[in-house]
Amino acid sequence: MKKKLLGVLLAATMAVGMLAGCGSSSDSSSETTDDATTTEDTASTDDSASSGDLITIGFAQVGHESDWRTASTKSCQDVFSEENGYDLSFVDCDNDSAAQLEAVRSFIEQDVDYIIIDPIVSTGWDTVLTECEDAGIPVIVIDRTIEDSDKYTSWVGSNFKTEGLAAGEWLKAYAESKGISEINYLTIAGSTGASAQIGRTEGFDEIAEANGWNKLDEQDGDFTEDGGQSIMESYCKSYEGKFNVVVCQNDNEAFGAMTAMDNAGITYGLDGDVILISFDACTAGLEQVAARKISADFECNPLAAPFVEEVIKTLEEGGTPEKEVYMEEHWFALTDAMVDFSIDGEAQTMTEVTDEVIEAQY
Ligand code: GYE
Repeated sequence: MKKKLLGVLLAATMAVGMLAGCGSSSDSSSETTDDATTTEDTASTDDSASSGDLITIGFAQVGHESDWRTASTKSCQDVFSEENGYDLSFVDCDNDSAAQLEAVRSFIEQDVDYIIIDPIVSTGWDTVLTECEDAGIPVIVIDRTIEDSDKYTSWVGSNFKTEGLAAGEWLKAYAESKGISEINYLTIAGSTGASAQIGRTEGFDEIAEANGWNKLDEQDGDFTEDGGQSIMESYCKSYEGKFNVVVCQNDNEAFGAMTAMDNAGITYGLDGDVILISFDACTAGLEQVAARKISADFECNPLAAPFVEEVIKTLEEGGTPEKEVYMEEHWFALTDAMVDFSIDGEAQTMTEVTDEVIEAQY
């Protein structure tokens, strides 16, 4: 690859830039340091000898806030290994949008072959994507979407609104099966402005409005266990005795909410007073479904990397990849909570949580 020579010459400068950009993040700084150092090393050697025909990729990851995120990072690191023919520069942006833009710009300066972005927020992207386009570097967006620019090659991910609709339609059917006629719900949302938060809220609230449910509150738990716990602690005080459903927009928030409800003496799950809904359905989440604590869990698949690799292979062969690639997802519960429901008239199948299912999850 001709442009690689320029890339390696710029690499030493960039190593310094990247360190400055993300130096304040905890886990990320060491990962960034390692990657930047690796890139810098290649600058002192012959191009072909240093990375051979390795395809260079820069990945600007959201952060390390959840089990889902850990699985997503691992998926990329496993697929884009040196063994598989890749040289991956990984930057953990620690949920900081400015650091993420800076990481993308550092990849442009390194002149990587491809850039992968999981956008922390869905807006503010057009300028930097134009810069990628001008540099001739294809951008592959994964997971969260970009709403204010289409200057990327492909997006691989899930439909967050569908996940929210599924949770809402499930609740409607489940509540009916239990003879519960009044729904008063509290939402612990994911990071404000993330498309995962926007879509899940939109989908669930659409069903809520159609059925006259009462939304008591929605606050940002930032997709973390600590965030979920502190918001639930304040909900327990403000809405004591007034709610019968808690919607957590990821598993880690649900774990935090469980601790807060335990401490407040509130029972939840299949045998409790409060219906607890979660998203992601990572291993640890499904374990809480099996323990009857999370009433139902709506999957979001974090294993995008194999699909991204297909996009890259298509591009390497001179083809045109699909603009949008959707990954399959499942809705999980125990048999007691496996009710029939449809989304926009399409019947859904729920997956029973068994030991095997938990084992196979991420
Ligand atoms: O639900 C959450 C993570 O963007 C879909 O981000 C992802 C979300 C996921 O932190 O656990």
